[in-house]
Amino acid sequence: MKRRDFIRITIGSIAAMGCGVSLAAPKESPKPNVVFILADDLRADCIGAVNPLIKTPNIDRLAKRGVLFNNCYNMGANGAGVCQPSRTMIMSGRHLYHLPNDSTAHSGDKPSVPVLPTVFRKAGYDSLFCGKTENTYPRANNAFDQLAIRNIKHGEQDYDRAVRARRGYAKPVVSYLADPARANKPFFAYYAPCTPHDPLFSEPECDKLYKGENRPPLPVSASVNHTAFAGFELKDTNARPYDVPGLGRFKTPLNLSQWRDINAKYYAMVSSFDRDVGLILDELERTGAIKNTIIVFSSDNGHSHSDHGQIHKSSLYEHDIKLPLIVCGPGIAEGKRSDAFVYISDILPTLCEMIDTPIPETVQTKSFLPNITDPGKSGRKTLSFGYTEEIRAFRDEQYKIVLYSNKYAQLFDLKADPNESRNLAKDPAFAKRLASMIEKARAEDKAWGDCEDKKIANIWRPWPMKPCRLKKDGPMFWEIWADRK
Ligand SMILES: [Ca+2]
Repeated sequence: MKRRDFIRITIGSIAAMGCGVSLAAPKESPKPNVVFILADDLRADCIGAVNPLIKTPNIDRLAKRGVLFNNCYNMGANGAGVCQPSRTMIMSGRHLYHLPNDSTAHSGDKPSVPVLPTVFRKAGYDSLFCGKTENTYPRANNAFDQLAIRNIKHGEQDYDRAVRARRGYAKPVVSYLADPARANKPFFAYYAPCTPHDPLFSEPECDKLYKGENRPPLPVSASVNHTAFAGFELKDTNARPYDVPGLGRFKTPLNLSQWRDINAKYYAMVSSFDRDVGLILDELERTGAIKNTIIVFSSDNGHSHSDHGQIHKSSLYEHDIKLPLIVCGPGIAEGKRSDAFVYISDILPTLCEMIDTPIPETVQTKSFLPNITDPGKSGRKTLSFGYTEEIRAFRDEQYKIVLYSNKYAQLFDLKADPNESRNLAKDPAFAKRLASMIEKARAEDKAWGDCEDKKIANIWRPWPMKPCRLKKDGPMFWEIWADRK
């Protein structure tokens, strides 16, 4: 289905709604409303539609209404904080290596590139920002018509106050959806609370869901710390303690019992967040606006709870970079899944096509509307990722490599080993595969401008591009990569 066909179906769906349309979704509006729900640190496998051990009935409602993407990713991060670059990519559609130069500026000036709120305003929309402003693209936030700031203080220990704040998180969105004052315009509501980000102030009713036999198991790749799993120290994993009120403030290494307790609290936190998602869906249904509203659900990055011995999200393993993504709305098939490779920064050009407005020239990512209209259609063949100047990763439909600046290499078969628990890099049977993947990864990163940065070029230059011995009578190169500690 082409973009024009999608728009025709969407408009047809709106016209078919008849007199039941609420003030919040005016019948005469030619464009659909958009609600974009962006979680904070929600990993791809922690929604009920993917993992039956976690209880998220409202996010599951979204999955039943639309297309769930199995392979949506964040490109990575250019510094220790992942939220800021990820949210800048989401807002601008720029590549990780080409973020806007004002992405961390805190003045009230206009953003230097078109961003989600300015694109929607130009298309005739009214907009609401409701969420965290810490570690984001401040000038993009300030470009929304209405701004409801909902930050949670790190290190907060007042449980009652924090839980009350969490419960109130979605209220500005609910009020906005019920507001008839902007009835002559379609709306763009962006709900991006800092949850399930720590501190993990989950509600007691949600804690009960994960007690006893419902306590979630540890992941397949659980380890005491990362250096026990692989030969590289993830420096930023302990930059800030992971805050779990009632349990403590944690840094690795942790024993596996502690990891299970933390994991149960994270699950409870996701279920608490799911309740707020339910408040928004209920209001859209109450007003009838849901018939004319595209809903996008995702997260800025994933998270680790003992996976590869890590806490926080400072790696390029799947649990840190893979994200949930659901798109539903008028004209979109219900209950479908897509395996297409998507970057979260593709959302901006995709929404441009869905509301029939031009994609800004500064956008470097691409629309996945073809995969929404036809979930069986394939997309990109490869994806590449970066984390500071320390780590690079690259995947195709089966294999993934992760390369570290200390010349440690990992090769995973994601089809046979989706948890990345078996490193094939030192297996001579995979030597050609490893060399081929490195060559492709380097070419793709170079195309994105990565190797133009001399600091980052160092991660690439020393890698031999075919099996060889680095010293006469020495081991083959893959043995050195895989065994170095
Ligand atoms: Ca985050």
